[in-house]
Amino acid sequence: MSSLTHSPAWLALQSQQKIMAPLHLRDLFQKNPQRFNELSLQFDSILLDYSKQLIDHETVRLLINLANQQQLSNWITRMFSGDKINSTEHRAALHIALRGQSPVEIDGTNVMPEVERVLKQMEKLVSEVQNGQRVGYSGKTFTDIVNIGIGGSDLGPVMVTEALKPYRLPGITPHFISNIDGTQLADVLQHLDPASTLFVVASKTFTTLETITNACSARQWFLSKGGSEKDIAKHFVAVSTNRSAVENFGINPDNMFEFWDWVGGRYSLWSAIGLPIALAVGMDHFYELLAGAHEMDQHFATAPFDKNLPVMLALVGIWQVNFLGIAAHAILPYDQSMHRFPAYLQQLEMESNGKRVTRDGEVVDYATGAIVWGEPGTNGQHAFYQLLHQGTQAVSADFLAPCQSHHLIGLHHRMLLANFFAQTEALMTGKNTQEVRTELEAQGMDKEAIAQLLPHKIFPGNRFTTSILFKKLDPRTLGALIALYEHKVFVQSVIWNINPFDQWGVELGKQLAGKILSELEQNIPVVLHDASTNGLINFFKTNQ
Ligand code: G6Q
Repeated sequence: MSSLTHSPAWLALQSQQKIMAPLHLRDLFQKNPQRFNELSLQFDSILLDYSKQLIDHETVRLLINLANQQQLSNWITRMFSGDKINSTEHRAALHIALRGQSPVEIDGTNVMPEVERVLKQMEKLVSEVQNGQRVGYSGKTFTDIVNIGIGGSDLGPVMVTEALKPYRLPGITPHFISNIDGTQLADVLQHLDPASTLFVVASKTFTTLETITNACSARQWFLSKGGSEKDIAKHFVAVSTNRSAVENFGINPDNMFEFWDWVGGRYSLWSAIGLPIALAVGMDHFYELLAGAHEMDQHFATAPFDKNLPVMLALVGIWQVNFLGIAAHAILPYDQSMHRFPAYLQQLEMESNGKRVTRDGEVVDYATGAIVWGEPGTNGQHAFYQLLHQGTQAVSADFLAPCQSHHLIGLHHRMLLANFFAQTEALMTGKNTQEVRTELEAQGMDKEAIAQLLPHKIFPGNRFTTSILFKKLDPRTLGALIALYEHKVFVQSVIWNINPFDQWGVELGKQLAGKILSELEQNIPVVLHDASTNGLINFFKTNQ
């Protein structure tokens, strides 16, 4: 047994689980009308309601004991002061500096002047593109931005530019190419005019196979459609930490937007990786996004744990994963513009906390990161909610929604929110035998038919959800929401004693395919792998 699972705080929570597990949320709400007031929190215009979790004051107290036992305050201080808490890569994790935490030093150097320098460089490009000072090779203004990047160099910018569509500048359309599958490249490029297209090649390392291959193909397309070698400088900019690789690729260093090794890929949308966001919504809105995140950073660093949104969101997750045994977690935004938010959080949570050893390299004997997925409501209701209501696998869920919509069309927004409230209520209360019987009798059904249908119409309820409501999805609120989840993930990593800032599993993927690619290019059967892999490769070779 690890020291965590036989620690006093952990054992106390295991005992608490025995008390809570037989209870039903419906009864807890009946017994305590103050449950919502007592188990919900507000920060600015964001409301976090965790009263529909199988939790009570004692559970909260014990979870906070666990956070204290794991020295959460100390870890927060270490992160905010630029300590190299990403121990396997010997790096700080200072995304908070990108949104204005000042001054922050790494090895005695304040990073803020560099952060500000790159922000100014971004401001310059964004305003030059906007006011037509920077134009394409034939004098046309830029109408299309194509970001070429993958993983952390793609998901954040895609998610944010989609979520902030109502704030987009007129005349500029962002596009994203991430997949090595040429289908995406072909789809995006087929509608574009090279003379008015600006490419942003975004790669922290500038060695990622997908990005470099896509960037080379985009350059070929540009040259074959009328652009010349000397025009490349006007149409290609790079975002990276790797200056020499950018130069080798043929992009002028003046067109390079730098960031630093202390910015993790999946925490990088706040850096120059956010350039497509700034180009799409303007620098003022990009600054608003940073400001919202900074406000959440301040709240996270200073609020007592029981009033702290990221801490409580994280601890509720720990309770689910480690004590209630719920491994699956759905992210369900009731806002179509947040349709990439689940995919973004999937990377943030699963890449950060999908770890099997502690910071010291010991194999853990407790569950770590949950399996995260999701879809916007109400679409998901007509797809997988069946399993949430009546399936045998336990799933927890975060429901998110804005109170105000950017699109006031008839009753749409009220209908959307009515579904949000109805689903969370139904998941909690369920429908018992008596209620189903009364309902079927009222429909005039005979006894035999009722007996047959009844078990199928029972909903056990006691399915646990957290609701996050906010006033409006504006840049500031979005920044705060993203930072809320970033810090949630960090808090959970502290409880689990794992490093959330490395990603050796991703690195493995980067090496593996390279080896097999050379085998695919040879015209002979492959025999060096296991029988299945040989069989699959050889089937591909004969059928390609
Ligand atoms: C993120 C991961 C990973 C990374 C991509 C792209 O935290 O490290 O998703 O962002 O593999 O890497 P590059 O930006 O180096 O191309």
